[in-house]
Amino acid sequence: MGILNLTPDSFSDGGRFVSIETACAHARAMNAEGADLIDIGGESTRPSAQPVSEQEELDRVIPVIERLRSELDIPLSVDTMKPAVMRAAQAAGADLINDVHALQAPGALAAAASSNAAVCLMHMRGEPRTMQEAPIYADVVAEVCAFLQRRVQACVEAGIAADRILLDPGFGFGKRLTHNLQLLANLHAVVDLDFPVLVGLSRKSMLGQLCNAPVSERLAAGLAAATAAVLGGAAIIRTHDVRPTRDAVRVAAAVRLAKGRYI
Ligand code: 7PJ
Repeated sequence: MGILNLTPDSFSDGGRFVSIETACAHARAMNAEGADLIDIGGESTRPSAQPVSEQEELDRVIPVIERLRSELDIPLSVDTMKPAVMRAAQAAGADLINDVHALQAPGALAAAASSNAAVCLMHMRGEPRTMQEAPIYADVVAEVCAFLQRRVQACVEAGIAADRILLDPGFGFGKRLTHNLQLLANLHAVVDLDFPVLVGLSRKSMLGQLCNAPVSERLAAGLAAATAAVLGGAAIIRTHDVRPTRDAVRVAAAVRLAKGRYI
């Protein structure tokens, strides 16, 4: 899954993909590099980011989804927490709703249930602006799994078929380094919930902490993390760096296949 950031304040792309033309060219390039789907986001979820208005987010993502729908023959994902954006994105041709808030906003479940789009439910402790304020868990793996199971239940009750659901432990969202590492080391616990697992580790601060590297120098760390995630059973890797990640994923997936569901 290639990341297409349409936010001027995005921490790792520095807001370079702002015009529709540039954004679509970047999506086409990621597809050519091996991305099987593109995740389009108009609201930054980095810690400290200010919320974006609904209209602003619609203006950022909808024209790009419409344009990419006619240019690319791969699934398009919309990274949003807002029901109105979910509905408009589905109407414009989005195939997946990727919600870091796991459809907890009022009206989000109904918006997601109103089309046949798939949904990715991600775990986050708190909300983006406050999530890194000393998160505490007794057992992060068990708590993340329990949360995801509750959200699956809410989806199914809202009429979203189980075969449309993906799960994501939410690396870096209200988690310290130790929590992120426990989740990555025990990803099989999430995989065993029996939904495809999506993982986003690309350029995240946990990699910077481990390697003492700024955002621009986290590629090798991201490849190691993606490899660990695939060995642990992840089905989809969300990344800024498509070409090298595709190769790492291919190798890791081949090794995993030789063993079974995960290693
Ligand atoms: C994630 C995401 C992630 C899913 C972001 C960033 C921050 N969606 N959106 N999983 N992260 N599903 O890319 O660093 O980890 S935005």
